[in-house]
Amino acid sequence: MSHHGLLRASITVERKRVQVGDQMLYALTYNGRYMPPTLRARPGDVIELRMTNRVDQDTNIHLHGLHVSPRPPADDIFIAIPFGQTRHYRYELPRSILPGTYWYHSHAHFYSAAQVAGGQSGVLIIDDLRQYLPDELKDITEHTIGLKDDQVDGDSIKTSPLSIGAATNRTVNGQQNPVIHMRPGETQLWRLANIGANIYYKLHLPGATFHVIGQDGHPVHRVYSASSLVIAAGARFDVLVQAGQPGVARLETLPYDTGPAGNQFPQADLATVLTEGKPMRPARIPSRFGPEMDLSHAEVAARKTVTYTENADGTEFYINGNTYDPDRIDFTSRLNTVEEWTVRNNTDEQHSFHVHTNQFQLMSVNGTPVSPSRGWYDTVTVPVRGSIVIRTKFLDFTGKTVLHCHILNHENMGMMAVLDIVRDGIPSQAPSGPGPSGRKPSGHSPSGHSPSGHQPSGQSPPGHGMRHDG
Ligand SMILES: [Cu+2]
Repeated sequence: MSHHGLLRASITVERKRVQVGDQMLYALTYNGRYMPPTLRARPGDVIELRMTNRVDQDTNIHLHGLHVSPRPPADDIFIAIPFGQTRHYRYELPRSILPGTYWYHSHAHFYSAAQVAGGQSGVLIIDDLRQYLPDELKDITEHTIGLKDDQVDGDSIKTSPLSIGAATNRTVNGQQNPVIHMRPGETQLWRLANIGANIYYKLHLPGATFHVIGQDGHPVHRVYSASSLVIAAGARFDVLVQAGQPGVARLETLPYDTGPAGNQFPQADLATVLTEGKPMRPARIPSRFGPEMDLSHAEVAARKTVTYTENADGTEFYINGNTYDPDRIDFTSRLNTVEEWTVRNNTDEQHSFHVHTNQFQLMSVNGTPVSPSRGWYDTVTVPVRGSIVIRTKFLDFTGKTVLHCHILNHENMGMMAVLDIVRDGIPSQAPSGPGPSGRKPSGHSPSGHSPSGHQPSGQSPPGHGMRHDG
């Protein structure tokens, strides 16, 4: 929780034997926990984060979805924190940042899938989403539902080689089938966050409806209802849930198929919803919610195409024919302009599209328009042999950042590209002026330096040479 506009947090990365669901397993923990504390801040705050790495593998941290600078000492994912070292991150959150559910996780080059699967992720909440709720709902009970999944390898969570299609144990906030209490008629705010490495969820609560008020940290303009919600790895939904009659229901994930070259995830029970006690008068679910934002009529400064492909045995994944190279700039965009990007999936499995630094408006999926009132995301699924069109405005921050598929195995096997956001055509490689976040950290890794040089020769990254679909 932030105080007087400052959130100070210290995160130590450590391999520890901890409770993971019903088991005691060695995990890659943040502060000794498989499910680390939820961080909470407010628009305009400063977050000072100190990360110490006690695991013998490079790591770093990314605040997923947050509109902050991609330059050091903020959200620079090109740096590596080697074993035994500490790095001081400092993020200045714009006042314009939107309230909602975000998350933080390792973005280490080659290792993010292994590290997130091992436990290196947690939830970050930007308050105050409740400002948009009607008075009778302002004090509703809230639950964070952090979805993680683990595979087991002896006495440890398996981190490599990771097979996306292997059976996983699903947990909620690191617990096996926890109980969520509701009163009959009660309305609660649930923050659904898929903070795992690779797999999809299709959430369903029999007898109830999810009233979506936020997506990926972006309050929707108009509330909509869904009986199930597909949540790609990395995606979040803030929903209102209204309890019915007394009884027991199971929050579950339904079977989900990502395509002929993809995976078939089975049904699994996630939590038990126990409705009991003194009934409450059901509140009216609001229809209008967050601010209206729409780039449909904006002047488009440039159009770009991002094409996803993969090789036949699923060991290499490409964006526009290339695997990731942190030292190559794939896309350049200008600050304060709006661009329209088409993301094509020329493969037989679903991928997702995620870009750092700025959220985007989903304009259409396979040519079908998406309403601007629910069009804002940071992580979206691109259908098999299909395409999506997005628009984004590059606000506030210049610098090198990335876009990628958020199925982290795919990202680690190449499906990531570098975007350079520039001012007046000056590439970010050039020394930066004293921008809002252009302050240099003292005594830490230089900016823009890729950790790829740390890749020991002869050692292939986790997952490399493995079929992704297992
Ligand atoms: Cu992918």
